[in-house]
Amino acid sequence: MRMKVLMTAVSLSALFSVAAGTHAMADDGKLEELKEQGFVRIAIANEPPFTAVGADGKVSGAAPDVARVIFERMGVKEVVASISEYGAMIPGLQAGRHDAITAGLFMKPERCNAVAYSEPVLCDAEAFAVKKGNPLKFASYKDIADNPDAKIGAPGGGTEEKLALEAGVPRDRVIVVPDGQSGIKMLQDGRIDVYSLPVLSIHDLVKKANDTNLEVVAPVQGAPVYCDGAAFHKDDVALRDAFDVELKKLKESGEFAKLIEPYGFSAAAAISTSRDKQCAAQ
Ligand code: 6CS
Repeated sequence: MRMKVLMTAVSLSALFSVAAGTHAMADDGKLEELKEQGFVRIAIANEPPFTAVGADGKVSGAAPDVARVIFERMGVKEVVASISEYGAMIPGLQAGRHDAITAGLFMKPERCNAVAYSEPVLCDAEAFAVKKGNPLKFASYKDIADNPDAKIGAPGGGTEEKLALEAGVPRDRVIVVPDGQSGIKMLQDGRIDVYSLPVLSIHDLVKKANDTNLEVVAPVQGAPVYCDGAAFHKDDVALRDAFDVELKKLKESGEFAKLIEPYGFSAAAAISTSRDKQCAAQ
């Protein structure tokens, strides 16, 4: 009898744990894993005001600040950031090096097919940093394509690189720039004729450069306004959905605006659009 009861008990508990396990795997296995781990590994680019790493190693910027609040409310206490080139973020997520990308990685159809994006968080147009007076009269990526001598700097695997190539700028005139400071230096040294990033990023860099020989052209004509979302592995849709529940509350309470607008972002811009619209457009 005892063995029978024991077997029954064992088979029942085994059944429940499998069910729970299956349930957890299906619904919130990743979230439970992150809660137990105590931290979530996020990919960032260190491109203020989207993402920033201070000299003391402190991570800030609008995207990590929103992520930190949301993950905390999901029961994940810490965010641990690693800096990545935009073009390496999705492969890193897919390879399990990151649990989420919270970096201003703009939603575009090909990216939307590769990851599970949250609803929109940060929206921005595109900009150029150019020499004072914009001597080559750049207003669009096509203008750069039409000038056979012009070289544009842009982040590797980034939106601006793709926009330049799609506008017809040959590959050898699209120079991959590893970070903002390098891009400004290359422009100052004449190694590139224009450096392209989102508007708020370019303004931040040109202001910090404190160089009266530089100026900003914004918005870039013909380039869309993009929005990012937090990006999750395709298998972690339950985690993404849990993130979206908290993001929606944040937007509705007004806390979202308080988090991102000091950085220059518009809460209304993100609230007025959706993942579906952003993934279908551009
Ligand atoms: O999503 C992207 O590819 C772009 N996002 C930002 C915030 N900066 C540059 C990058 O190319």
